[in-house]
Amino acid sequence: MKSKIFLLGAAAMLAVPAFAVPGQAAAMAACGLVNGGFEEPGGIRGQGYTTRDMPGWHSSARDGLIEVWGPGNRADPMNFTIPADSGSQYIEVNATSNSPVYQDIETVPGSTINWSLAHRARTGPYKRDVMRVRIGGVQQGPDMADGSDAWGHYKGSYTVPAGQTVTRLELVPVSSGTGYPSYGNFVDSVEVTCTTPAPPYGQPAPVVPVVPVVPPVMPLPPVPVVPPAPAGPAAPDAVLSGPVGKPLTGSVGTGGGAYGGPTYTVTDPSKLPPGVTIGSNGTVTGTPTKPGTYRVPVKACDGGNCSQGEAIIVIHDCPEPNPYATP
Ligand SMILES: [Ca+2]
Repeated sequence: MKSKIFLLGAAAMLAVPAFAVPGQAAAMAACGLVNGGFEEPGGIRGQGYTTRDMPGWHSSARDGLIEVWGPGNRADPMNFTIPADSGSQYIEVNATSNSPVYQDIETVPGSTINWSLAHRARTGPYKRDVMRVRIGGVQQGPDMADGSDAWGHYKGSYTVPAGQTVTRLELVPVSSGTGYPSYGNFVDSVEVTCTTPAPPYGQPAPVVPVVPVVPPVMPLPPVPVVPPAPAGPAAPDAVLSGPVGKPLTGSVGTGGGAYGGPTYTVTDPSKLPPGVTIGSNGTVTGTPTKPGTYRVPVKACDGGNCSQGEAIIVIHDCPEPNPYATP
């Protein structure tokens, strides 16, 4: 991805002279969208990792959380792994609520933003998650509806109005195939390029953001692989949800322990949803009796190494969707 941005930056410098001539081809420039593949922070395994500190991206949700998924995911209610469209990570836009995830991009007024992304559902293939893209507050094209069987790929373009030097690109969840607001709408591979219009004859070219071109680096000799030192287990950082009155199943565990499986302890049991327990192997069981969003502190220990995390359990007041409903 980086090399592509560098190439676009080089093209912009070559194609925009100080004074352009009529009929000149429009110049291409990278316009600053970062982390479009959601690969930072890296090293995420499994499902349900939430963060507020993701390079480039922010959430409009009240808790500000963005949910990242990585290799090895097998989240309830699906029982299979969904790979990334590109790289190894992607996000679930419906983290703890039905709220947009967005990034603000520096833009040249009058330029055209060409965007593309990949979208997929969490549960299906006949139950579809629905999402739309909004740029500068304007919906782009029809809603995108996908099942869980494959990534759908979408693209479009948007013209930046006069005077607009910062443009917001939003991933707006519309609905989840499960009916749960904390389930659905996977997104990966968000890419943006900008096309700057040629200026009128005799006018100076607009200032185009230019990414410095880095000379190619000679490949280094291979570094011998050193096995990592034993580390503590991954801290629980999971999001689970279910309706009142139905057994809740799932796990806060993401594995990664060095000594054959971490042991989980709820450090403040009063924070659990009434009726729900978390076992020492991370399994979540019980029938919730009261709706709400519960933030449960959980400690993971493995071989004497411990880490503290948090499981977010969302109990809905709505009935469970009928699994036999017509698609
Ligand atoms: Ca990715």
